[in-house]
Amino acid sequence: MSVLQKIDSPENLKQLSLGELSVLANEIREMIVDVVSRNGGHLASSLGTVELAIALHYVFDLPRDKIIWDVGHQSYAHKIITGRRQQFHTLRQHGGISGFTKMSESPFDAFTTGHSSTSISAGLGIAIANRLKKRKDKIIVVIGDGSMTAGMAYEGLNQTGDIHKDLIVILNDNDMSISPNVGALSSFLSRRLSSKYFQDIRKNFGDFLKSLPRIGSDIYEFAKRSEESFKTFVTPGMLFEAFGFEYFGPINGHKLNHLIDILNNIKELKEPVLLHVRTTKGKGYPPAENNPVYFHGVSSFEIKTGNCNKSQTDAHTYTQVFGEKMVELGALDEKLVAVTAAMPEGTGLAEFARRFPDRFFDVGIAEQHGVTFAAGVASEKLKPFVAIYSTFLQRAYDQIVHDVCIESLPVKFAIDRGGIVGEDGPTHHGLFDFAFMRHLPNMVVMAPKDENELCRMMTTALYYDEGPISFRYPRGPGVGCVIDAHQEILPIGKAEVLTRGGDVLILAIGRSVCESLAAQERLAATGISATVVNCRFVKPLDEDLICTLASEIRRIITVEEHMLRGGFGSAVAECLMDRGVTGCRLKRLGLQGFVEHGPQGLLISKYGIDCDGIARTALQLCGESI
Ligand SMILES: Cc1ncc(C[n+]2csc(CCOP(=O)(O)OP(=O)(O)O)c2C)c(N)n1
Repeated sequence: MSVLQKIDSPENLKQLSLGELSVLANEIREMIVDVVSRNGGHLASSLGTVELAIALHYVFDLPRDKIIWDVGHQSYAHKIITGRRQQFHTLRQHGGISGFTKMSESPFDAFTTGHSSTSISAGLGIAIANRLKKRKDKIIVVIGDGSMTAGMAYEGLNQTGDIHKDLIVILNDNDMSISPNVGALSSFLSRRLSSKYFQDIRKNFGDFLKSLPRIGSDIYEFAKRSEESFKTFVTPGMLFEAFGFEYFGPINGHKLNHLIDILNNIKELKEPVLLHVRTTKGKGYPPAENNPVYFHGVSSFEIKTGNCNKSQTDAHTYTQVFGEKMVELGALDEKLVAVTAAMPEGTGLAEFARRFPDRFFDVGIAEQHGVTFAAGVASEKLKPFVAIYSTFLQRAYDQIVHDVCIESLPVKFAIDRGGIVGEDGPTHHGLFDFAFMRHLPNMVVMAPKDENELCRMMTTALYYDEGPISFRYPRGPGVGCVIDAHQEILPIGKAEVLTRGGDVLILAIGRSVCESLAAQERLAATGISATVVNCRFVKPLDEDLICTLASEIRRIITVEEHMLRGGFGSAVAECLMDRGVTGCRLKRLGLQGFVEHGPQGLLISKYGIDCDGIARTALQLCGESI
């Protein structure tokens, strides 16, 4: 029996010797590599925290004590240790366990995570609640150096230091965000050289002082008293000590005995503590150690080589098409500037960054800052394209309202991963952007039906200088269409009628347009004729066209990969009401609640926004008398 097979809860782990804990670390790594090679997932981050998870569960008593894993993508070892070993093979599968920590999944998951840099705030909240309930449980937060680039982390540190709460923050420092970490903080944290340098000077200088005749030992004592202040100037601790934290480290996060010793000591302290742990992303699996960017979040791959399994389609992803078009537009217009928030690869901007380094800005995990930064750039008549996933753009809502829209600054929002994203689940689906963009004065909201139209929207955005404009596109491959060499600018607010038929009017937006066309074909086979409109614009809507067609056809379906409330269908309903179009039957297709994790196709079909669902709804509608 392997050591791992004995682990059904952290209690079992506490019975093991140090030697057995090391064996356990290897076995957990093997399990993680095996499952992620089949299901995909955040491999490199989770391989980097295996010893840390073991040491934390060895020293602390969960679920009474609580660990909050920031983002939660590095928590696989924690999941395996806390009773989910047997389900681990279902990681990220529909109905299986989540790829992030999730309170409803396990009492050992103290907080639901997915978006970065929430852990210190949540941890402090739990610590304060504990104090009010007169409980003495320990609260431990694990946050990566990438996640420390977000302002929210400092808002949490600031309050923690202020109210002096017993909270342990573990900084998991691997020099990496998804890509190499950026910003001044990152260089500050990696001042390990200075730290070693300091240790050497300290020893040599101390010996020198002591050797001085008569006054030597006095000066040595004085120097020792000054040491703390000197040390803070040359170690990364300075920052955290300024926030009122007791700083320890940096220590090697793969040495179990060191981790256990220091955690045992820290456990006794009753003040905010920051333990700086150095880890290696991808630890123990050479392909991931050598290419941590690729293996940060991967789809299935071959373990022996690390090569990814080929996808079933040759079509480029929307993200790839966006990246290629950005390079083309960047060469065309020197005013174009690209902004990403820690996702140069994820948003397809890596090649743009190589080609135009002066016009590329990775702001770190700082979506709010990124948007206001772009507003500043736009105020100087340059043309910033801000590429952020729909789900992460939620963070920058106020900046979009206050810093971009009020003055109608021409910031171009490239909203990637709009719609259902698949296995990352509810924290990552992009289902709210139409709603939070379309009600903003001055904002134009577009969504392309295919990758060629994405390029047209990008060209349109480049030359649109009246105000902010956005285009949202889905995760995954396009339809495989040809990309026109010359892109015509789209007339703002004009939709496109794709098919004509008198029985039902299908108004669709984004990826749902293709599903609607497929539904139209299926309906035609049953003798039902449909008008399918690619609406292109959620705002401004093509109100004239929609109202004219609605008055004629009267049975209307709207389709969107978005929440129903506040989305595209709501906009159509508002338009029909406002314009006094009556006597219609409107059925809106979209999402109603948070959507679980699972394959995109399966979820789109489950929630009735695929070809089948649209055709089914149309048949029902045509059977109703109005
Ligand atoms: C608000 C937000 N923006 C972007 C992301 C995407 N993201 C997930 S993990 C990650 C990097 C985190 O780096 P770090 O905290 O150092 O963890 P590591 O993976 O290096 O262990 C990013 C940018 C996110 N989860 N949340």
